[in-house]
Amino acid sequence: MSPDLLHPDYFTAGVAEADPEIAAAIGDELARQREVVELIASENIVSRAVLEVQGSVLTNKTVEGYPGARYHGGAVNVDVVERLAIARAGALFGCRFANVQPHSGSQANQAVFQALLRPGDAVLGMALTAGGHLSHGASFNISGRHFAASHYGVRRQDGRIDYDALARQARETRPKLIVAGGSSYPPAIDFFRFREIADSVGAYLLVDMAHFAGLVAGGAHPSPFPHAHVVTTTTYKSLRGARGGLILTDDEALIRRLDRAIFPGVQGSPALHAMAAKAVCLGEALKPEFRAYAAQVLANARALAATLLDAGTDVVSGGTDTPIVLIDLRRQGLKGDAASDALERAGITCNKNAVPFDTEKPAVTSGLRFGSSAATTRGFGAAEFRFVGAKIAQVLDGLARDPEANGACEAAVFAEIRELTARFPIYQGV
Ligand code: DSN
Repeated sequence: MSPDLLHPDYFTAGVAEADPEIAAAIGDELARQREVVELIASENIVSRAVLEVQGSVLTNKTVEGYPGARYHGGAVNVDVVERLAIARAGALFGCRFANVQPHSGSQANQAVFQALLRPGDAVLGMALTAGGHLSHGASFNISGRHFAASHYGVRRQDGRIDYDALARQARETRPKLIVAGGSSYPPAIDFFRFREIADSVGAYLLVDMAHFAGLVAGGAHPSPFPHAHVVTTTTYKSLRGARGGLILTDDEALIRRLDRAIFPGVQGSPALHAMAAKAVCLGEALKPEFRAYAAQVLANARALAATLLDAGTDVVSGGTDTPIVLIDLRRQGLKGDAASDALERAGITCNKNAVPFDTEKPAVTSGLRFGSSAATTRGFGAAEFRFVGAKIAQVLDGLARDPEANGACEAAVFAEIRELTARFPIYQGV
């Protein structure tokens, strides 16, 4: 082999040797993940097996199409992977069909829109400010640019969906597709009622369960089946796995349309290393321990919500039935961006988030969103979540009193957080 084509250690050198700058950033990120309390609701801490599979030689493989019907050769092993992922997704969620190729939840949703609708068709999804997601018809997203999207909100008094108002809105807007689910709606969704409303106007019902899929898998949350025509999810939040998405359905005619919508509709080759890692995480979620994990994620989110409520925080919808806890900072006179930055300085990572009827810009917001999935994975129970809730309240109270003088409080809390996380190590020996 010509020395000009490859550097001599191409097949043998690890990243520390081959690219010290990137290796240093990864090392710093591991250190950060070890020492902070991760409360970003769309994150989790994957198993060593999932990490290993995502760094496997499957990253080299390109295929298009589906198992047994590929456009590229050499697919025998990835056909095994994809068939296993499909079978595990069906077994886990109790549905007949799955597409495991979506690169993300947004692309899964995009494919559902492409499969079930024609450009310009009416859709009805939850408003972003009420807890919906960009890919449910937001005006600046492809789902809102190519389709006639209307949005439902939540009641001002309790932050919950008003199903009677939703039914009226569906009668007025005559959607072809109604989307339930979102990215910051803590209460359980009444899937039965959504399907009744969809049926009353002849619409398909899509449930995007990205944030609570792990709870559904572990029996800690009602399943959207048999009510939804189609269910989408990501695999990296409460499901605790690889980055990517899934599309699920019980309808054979629909899965044929959904498969064509993913490929060749919105994607080319799937990311096979991620697909295999999805299969691994689905296999993990089929194990009995995952039921205990899911129950603990919910118990921990509720412990966090109760602690914040006791501390006088405005918890949107009064609690949670999912891993998500959303707080409204307006009563304290705080903004989401400043509050999120203060908590990060105190070793608690979360995200600023719009709350219902928010008038702040998306880059500012009046709220914070917390999720219990990642810290539960590292072993936190309700006691640790109560402790973290008290620390959040302490930092936010200090920030509201005097932002300039809050540095000492943030530093003191970070010291306590370091002590806490040191008791719950992750990735020992990595
Ligand atoms: N949908 C985004 C979120 O909820 O944070 C990313 O998954």
